[in-house]
Amino acid sequence: ADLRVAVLGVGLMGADHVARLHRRVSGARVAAVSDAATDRADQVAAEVPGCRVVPDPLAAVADPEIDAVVVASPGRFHEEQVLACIDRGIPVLCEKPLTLEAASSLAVVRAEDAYAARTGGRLVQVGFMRRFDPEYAQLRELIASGGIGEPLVVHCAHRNPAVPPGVTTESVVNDSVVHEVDVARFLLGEEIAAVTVLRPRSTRHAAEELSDPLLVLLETTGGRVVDVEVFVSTGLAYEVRTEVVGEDGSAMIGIPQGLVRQSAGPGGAVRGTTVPAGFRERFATAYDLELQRWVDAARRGTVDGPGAWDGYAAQAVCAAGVEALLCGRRTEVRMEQR
Ligand code: ISE
Repeated sequence: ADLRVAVLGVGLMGADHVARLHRRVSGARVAAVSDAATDRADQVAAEVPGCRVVPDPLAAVADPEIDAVVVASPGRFHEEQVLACIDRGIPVLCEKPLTLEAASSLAVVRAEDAYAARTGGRLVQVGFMRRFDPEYAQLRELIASGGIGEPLVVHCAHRNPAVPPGVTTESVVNDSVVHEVDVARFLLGEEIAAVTVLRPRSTRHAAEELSDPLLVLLETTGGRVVDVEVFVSTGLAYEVRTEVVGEDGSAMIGIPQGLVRQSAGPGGAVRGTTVPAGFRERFATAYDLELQRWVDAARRGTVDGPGAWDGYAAQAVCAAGVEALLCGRRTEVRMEQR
């Protein structure tokens, strides 16, 4: 039978996941949605035959007619919602962040470990969708196969055209750089040991108080270095590029290809292609694959994507990142041994 999924939080990402589960993912159906904005929940549920609105998210988790949960609520609610899923022993896909602090993410790791010790199964997947992007997956395979030799340095650019009002420099570390933190761990297969954050001159397009762009340096336990230019008010488009430099070659992903057009431009013909407008466009395939793989694994009683430990490690690195941002110095990551 189809997996009956409750989606908690139907803002931008949650509503997207509802549509994706309804239209493109097989083996699951959206049986319930929950959102503090009830009119929004009603609107989203109306698009999906048989979908109920359950105002209390924890009641949705407890509902015996729900088999699995997608958590897309604001980050401050993740901890209790994910822990409730573990308590009930049902699979949960949690958008990042897993929780707001490293300590509470570690509590989730421990709770899931206890469940795994009893049952042998896993329950928690964290929404690091880039791992499912075909380009990132290929890059990882290339590195793992030795195709560019020992990886030494990774250069990343992560640019957003704009961010919603209220975004702070700290939240850019937590919400944007967190993706490069996970990508670095995914590609290199080791933990991040230290973080340094530089604040170059800010763009005039940045909201007041926002340091934008930032340059973030991640040092891994194996002595590799990852540099991240994160720039959230470019006013242009969505660009995510990652280049890995190895001992025997280098490889880059994130160069928009697709249709290349030549047409009249100022001062002569220009040749070019379109850059995606936002992360939902750039990572559309990644999100589809993420959800399909989550559903397939959940139906087998397991998780095969990034798990609670990955969520915890990312939080621990981001906590060091925020500290590094505030103190202006290299900051070591404090985290448990796996
Ligand atoms: C947002 O929260 C995301 O997760 C996007 O992937 C990222 O590009 C963006 O910078 C974040 O604000």
